[in-house]
Amino acid sequence: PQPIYLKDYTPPAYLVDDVHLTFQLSPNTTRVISRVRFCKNPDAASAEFFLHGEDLRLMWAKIDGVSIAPDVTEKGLTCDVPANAFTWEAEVEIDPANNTALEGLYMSNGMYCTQCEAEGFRKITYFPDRPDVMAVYTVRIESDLPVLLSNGNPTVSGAGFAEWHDPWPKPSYLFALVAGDLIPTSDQFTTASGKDVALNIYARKGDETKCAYALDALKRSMTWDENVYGREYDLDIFNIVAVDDFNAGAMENKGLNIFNSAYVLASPETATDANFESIEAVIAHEYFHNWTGNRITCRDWFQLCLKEGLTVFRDQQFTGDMRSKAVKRIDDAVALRAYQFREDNGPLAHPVRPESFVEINNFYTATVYEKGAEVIGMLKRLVGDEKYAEALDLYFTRHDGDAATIEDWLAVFEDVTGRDMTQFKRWYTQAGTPRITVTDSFENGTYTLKLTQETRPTPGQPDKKPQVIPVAIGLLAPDGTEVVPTTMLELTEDAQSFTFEGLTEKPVPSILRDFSAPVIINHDQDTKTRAFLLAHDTDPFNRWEAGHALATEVVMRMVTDDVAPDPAFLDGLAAVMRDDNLDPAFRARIVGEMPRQDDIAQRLFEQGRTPDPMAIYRTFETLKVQIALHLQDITPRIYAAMQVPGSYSPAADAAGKRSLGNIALSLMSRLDGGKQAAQQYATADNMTQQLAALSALLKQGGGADQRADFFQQWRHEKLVMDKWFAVQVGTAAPEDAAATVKSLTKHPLFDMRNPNRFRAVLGAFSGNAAGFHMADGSGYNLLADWLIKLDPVNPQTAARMTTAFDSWKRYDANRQAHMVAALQRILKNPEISGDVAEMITRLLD
Ligand code: HT7
Ligand code: ZN
Repeated sequence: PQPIYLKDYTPPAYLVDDVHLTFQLSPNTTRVISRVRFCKNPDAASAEFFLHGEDLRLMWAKIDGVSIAPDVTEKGLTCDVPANAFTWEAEVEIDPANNTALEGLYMSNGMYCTQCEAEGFRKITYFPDRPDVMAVYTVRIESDLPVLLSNGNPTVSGAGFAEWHDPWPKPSYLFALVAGDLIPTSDQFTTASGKDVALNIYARKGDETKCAYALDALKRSMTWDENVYGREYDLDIFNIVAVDDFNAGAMENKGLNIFNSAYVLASPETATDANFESIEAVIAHEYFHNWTGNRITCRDWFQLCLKEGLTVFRDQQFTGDMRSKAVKRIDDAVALRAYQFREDNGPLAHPVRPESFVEINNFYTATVYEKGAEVIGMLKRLVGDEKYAEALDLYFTRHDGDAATIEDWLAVFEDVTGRDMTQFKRWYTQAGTPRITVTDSFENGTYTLKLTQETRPTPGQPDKKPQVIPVAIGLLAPDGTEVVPTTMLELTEDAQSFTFEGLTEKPVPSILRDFSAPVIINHDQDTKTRAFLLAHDTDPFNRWEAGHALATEVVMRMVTDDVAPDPAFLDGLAAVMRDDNLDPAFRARIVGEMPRQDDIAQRLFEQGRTPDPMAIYRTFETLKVQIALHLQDITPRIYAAMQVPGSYSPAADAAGKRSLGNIALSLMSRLDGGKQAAQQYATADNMTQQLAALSALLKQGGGADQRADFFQQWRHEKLVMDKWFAVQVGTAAPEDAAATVKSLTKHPLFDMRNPNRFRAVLGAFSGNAAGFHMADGSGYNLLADWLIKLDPVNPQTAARMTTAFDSWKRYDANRQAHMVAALQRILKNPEISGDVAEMITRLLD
C-alpha cells in the first residue's frame, strides 16, 4: 500500500446530514441496513462518490429508492449519483464472531461490541469513513440479548429491539454498539446547569461488583471538567461498557465509552494500587474526550494529536489534582523518557503531527499522545495560566462542532496572546528530542547561564531548526537557600545566555524544573552537586531528578569501570528513605525508581560503546544487593511504618505507603531469602501486597508454592491471571525467560486472541531486557514466531509489538544480525498484514 500525505488533503466530495442504521444481530450473519442522506460539498472540487467498505457482503443498494449495482472493490465502492442531495440505502452482511482483529463489530465472550477508531466503521457498512464527515445518527438494534446500547439517548425499545438517537453530529469513528447479557452499576450526576445525567457501567455477570471505583472516578471527572475547563456533559445518559477483548485501553465513543476491562474493573482483592490509578486516569481521559475529540474532532488523522495530546494533558492535570502533582510529574517524565524518547531515538521517530502514513493504527504512539501532551504543557507555560484558560474558552466556542486542525488550535493562542506561533509550531512538525547543553560562569556577582540546543537528524528530517523551549530554572546558594526562585527562560536560538545579577557567591543551578519541556539536558554536574540538589532543591521534580541522575551515574560507572557503587549515592538514598517529612510516594520514586536497563544501554551506545544487556542486568542485580545491604538497618523500620492499618483504600496516601513498603520488602528479600515476602503473601488482604510479595519471591528464585496458590485462588479472574502470567516472565532470570514464555504459551489459559493475555506474556518478555536480548538470538526468534502467528489473527496488536525491535542498531553485530533476520522473517511471511509490513519496513530503514 502507498503512503498517504497530509499535503494531499482534500475536503470530502459529499457531506452527510443524517444516518439511520438497523442492526439485525447474529454471530456469523449480522445484517446492517443503512439509510444515509448525502449532499454535495460545495467546498469540494471532486464530484466522485466513493464509500469506504472492507470485509462486507453487499446484499443490495439503492439511490433515492432505485436499485443500483455499484463498482465494488476490496476497499470500497463507487457509483453514479445525482448532482446534489440524495438518499443512499444498502444492506450488508458481516461476521462478528470471526472478527478476531477486534476492529469493526466483533464478539467478545458472547457480547457484541464495536471499535471504530480509526478506520473500523468501514468494516460495518459502506460509508465515507473519515473524521471530517460528521452526521447525526439514529440506530435500531434487533437482538434477543437483554442489553442493547448505542450512542446518544435511548428513544424506543421493546421485546428484541432498542433504538438510540445521538443529536450531536459525529464522525463515524465515534459510532458504537454493544449488545450482551450485561449488568449495570448505576448512579446519577447533575451538571452545573442542573441537567440530570444517568450513569451506567456495564460488565459481565460477576464483574458488576468491581465497577464502583470507576463510577466514582467518572463523577469526579465530570465535576473536574466543569470546574477547571467549564465543560459540561451534553446527553441524558453516559454509558461505559467493560470488554475483555480490546486492542487498546478504551474508546471515547459519544455517550457510550467502551473499555478494556483492565481499565474499569477493580476490587481491593483483584486490582493493584497502580491499577486503581490507571482506571481513574483512563476513565477521566475518555470522559474528557467528550469535548476534546468529540465536540471538536480532527479534520483528518494527521491531526490525531489535536485530540489526543490535549486530552492526555487534561487527564494528567486531573491526576495531579486528585493525587500528588509532584509524583504525577515524575511518573509522566519517567514514562515519556522510557517510551517517547526511545521512539525519537530510533527508526520509528516521527513528528507529533506526522506528514505521511500507510496505516494510521501505527501512529497511536507515545509521540502523538505523550509528547503531544507535553507540547500543550509548554504552551501553557509560555502563555501563562490565564491566557491558556482564555485560549481554551475561545477554542471551545470557535470550533464546537468542527473537525479542526493544529493550525486552528495555534490560531486560537495567537489571537488570544498576540504571539506569533510560527516557531512554536515546530514542536508539531519536527521529530526528535532537543538536547540542551548547559554551561555556566560567575563573575563580579553576575551569574551567566549559557544554553545551547541541538536536535539530531531523524528519518526523513536531516536538518533541524531551533525550537522554542521553556526552561524553568532556580538558583540555590551553597548553603541550600534559594536565591532565585523558579523563573522561566525562553530558549529560542541555537545558543543563548541568561544573566542573574547581584549574587554574592556562585549559585547551584536547578535546571528544567518540573520537567518544563520534553528535552534532554546535558549538564556536567559532579556527584557532590547532585547530592546537594537531592538534599536541597525546592523543586520536587528536580530533587527526584538529582537522585535519578546520581543513580544513572553510579550504574554507568559500575558498568564501564567495574567499580563499587559510590557511597555518596547510597548515603543519599538512606537520607531520603529516613526522611519522614517526605511523602512516602515521593520517597518511593527516589529510592525505587532506578534508571531502566534500556536507558543505560542507550547511554552506553551514545558514548560510542556497545551495550551488553547481560552485563547491564548483572550490574543492577549487584547494585540492588548493595542498596539492600546499605539500607538494611532502615528497611525493616520503614517496612513496618508503611503498613496501612484498617481496610484497604486506593487513595493516594495509602497507596504511597504501600509503594514505599513494597520497595523496602523487595530490598529485604535480597537478604532474608524471602522470609518477609512469604509472610506478606500469607497475610495480604489486597492485590498490591499479594502481587508484590509474589514478585519478590519469584525474583529470588523461590515462590513455587505461592505461584501455585495464586493460580488456584485466581484462576477464574482473567485480569488477575494476566498478572500471574506477566509476573513470571518479568521476574525470570534472563537465561530462563524464553523457557518461561514457552511454557506459559502452552498453558491452557494462554489465548493469543485475547490482547491482554498476549501482552501479559510476550509484552512482558520484551520488557525482560536481558532475556529478550540473549546473545544467541533466541529471544528475538521467539517473539518473531509469535508475531507471525498473531498477525493474521490481530494485525493491530502484532504491529504494535514489533516496536520491541526498535533499538536494534545499538547492539553488537551479532545481535543486530539476529534482529534483522527475525524482522526479515516476519516481513517475508506471505500472510503479512499491511499494519505489520509498514512497521517492519520502517524498523529496517
Ligand atoms: N481514541 C482511542 C484510540 C483507540 C484506538 C486506536 C486504534 C485501535 C484501537 C483503539 N482503541 C481506542 C483511545 C484514546 O486515546 O482515548
Ligand atoms: Zn485519547
